[in-house]
Amino acid sequence: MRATAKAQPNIALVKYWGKRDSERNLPAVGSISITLADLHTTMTVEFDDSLSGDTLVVNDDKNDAMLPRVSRCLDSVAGAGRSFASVTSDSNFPIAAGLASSASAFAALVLAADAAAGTGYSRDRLASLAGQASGSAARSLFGGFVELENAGDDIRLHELCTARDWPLAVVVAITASAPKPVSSTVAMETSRETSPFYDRWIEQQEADLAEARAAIAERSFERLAAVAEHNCLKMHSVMWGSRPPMVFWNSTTLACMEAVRGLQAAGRAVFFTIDAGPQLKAVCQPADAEHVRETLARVGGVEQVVVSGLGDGARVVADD
Ligand code: 2P0
Repeated sequence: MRATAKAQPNIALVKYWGKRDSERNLPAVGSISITLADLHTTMTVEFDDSLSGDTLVVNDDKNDAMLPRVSRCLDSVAGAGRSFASVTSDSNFPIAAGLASSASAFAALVLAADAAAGTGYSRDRLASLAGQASGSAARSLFGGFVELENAGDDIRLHELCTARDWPLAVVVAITASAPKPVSSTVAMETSRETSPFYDRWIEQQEADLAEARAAIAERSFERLAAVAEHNCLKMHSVMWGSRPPMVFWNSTTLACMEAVRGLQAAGRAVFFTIDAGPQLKAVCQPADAEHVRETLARVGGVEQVVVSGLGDGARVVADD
């Protein structure tokens, strides 16, 4: 009745932004991401008949704020009649700082809950359940380059190529570690309800997905860079055009973007992407990762730089 699973966050190159069904948390668009290797969340779930309620400890601190979401996710895997559970989560990177910690957390949670309850669901089913808890979490069940496809009234995941097939590196510049002012869920709904650019964003996503898929198939860094930066800036334009406007960047985010432009002008194969937060993620060839790290670390206002390769999907690990 106890199991531990480990998962890494993922970074979307073609972004998920908007929901077609808020109730079931179904995305309005498909997305393509890369799963990281070096940042991870380790999650232990233990179902225990002697408990009088679920408990959640995150990085050694009791966490009641996240507990209702975790409990709902456990219900979705083990059924509403399940025993209560104690859940322990440990991440080796700053959580709630725009590093997609909910993706690694809910991917690890569904896998650990499935193993602990003995439900034996398929990875696709678990991805779908993780996606109900947090849209991006579905992608962390898989490794390397992952596509999330909208399929009827569900989602379907595809591994486009593994981390070993195309081993890129990701350099994350943390420009602010405060919790973000508005959650992704709220920001997506505000975008849908108020942004004049939202419909165009949805209309164009299929073309961006096709371009990224082709770029990945031929391992064309240049093509992937162009579509990823375009898709990222388009997503932020949707937010800038919303009412109230949502600007997740700070001046350091822009300074990092300029630093990436400088690297590109000097001939380095690197591009940026930015999620619903102020951190900039630079994707590059592994041989350039140290130079990119040094360059971003020198940008005034950057608090911390984290480097990661690409890795595998979530997996059950031996209990410690
Ligand atoms: C993504 N983001 O594709 C996009 C890009 C942020 C910007 O998925 O509402 O925490 O829980 O399904 O997965 C972050 O949002 O949102 C996200 P919910 P989630 O990675």
